[in-house]
Amino acid sequence: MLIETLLADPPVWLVDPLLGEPDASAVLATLDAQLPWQRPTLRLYGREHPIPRHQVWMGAPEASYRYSGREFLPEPWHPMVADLRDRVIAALATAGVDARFNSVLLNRYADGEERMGWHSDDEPELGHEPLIAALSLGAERPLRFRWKHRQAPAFNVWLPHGSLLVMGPGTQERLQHALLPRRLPGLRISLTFRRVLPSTARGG
Ligand SMILES: O=C(O)CCC(=O)C(=O)O
Ligand SMILES: [Mn+2]
Repeated sequence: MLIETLLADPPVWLVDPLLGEPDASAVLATLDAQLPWQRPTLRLYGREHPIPRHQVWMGAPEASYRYSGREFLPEPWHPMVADLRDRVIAALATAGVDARFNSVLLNRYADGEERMGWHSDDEPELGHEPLIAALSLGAERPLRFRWKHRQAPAFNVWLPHGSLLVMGPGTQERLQHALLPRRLPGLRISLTFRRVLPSTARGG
């Protein structure tokens, strides 16, 4: 396991590999086959659009969140995903980082045309300066970063099969990221581990 520092401030690291072969490929195939993948629609300018990927939101019941006056409960932990969560937490502990992930957003991109647009993971239920760790499985694709105030040029981080991208405190405040479409074949699944503050800690 090698930890490469991609940015010092805010801290962005790539742990490669976190999962070696044949582990990573077995996990990819199992998650692809066993998870209840969904393609929710988003309302944009009065029209419904299916998101350009599939996803599953998974975690502890305390990690629920409210959106448009409704409460959304995560899927319960799949045993393999719970094991991956523990491996990610253990890897971060060896680097002196205390991570307490209680939820994960799993994204499934069937090929390079499927994508995720520009955003920061800065929802209020993630609290101040969240730590987010993203495990990548399958086709290697670049995650593109850009600075919100354009202090420096945008850059790509290629995410190898079995690698873990760690976005430390301040990353979501200062940068956005996107998985842009590319003419690349191949299934990719990412798991972005997060800590959702229990609603009692959010005053909700
Ligand atoms: O698929 C990826 O690597 C990015 C996913 C992401 O940004 C997210 O889940 O918030
Ligand atoms: Mn994100």
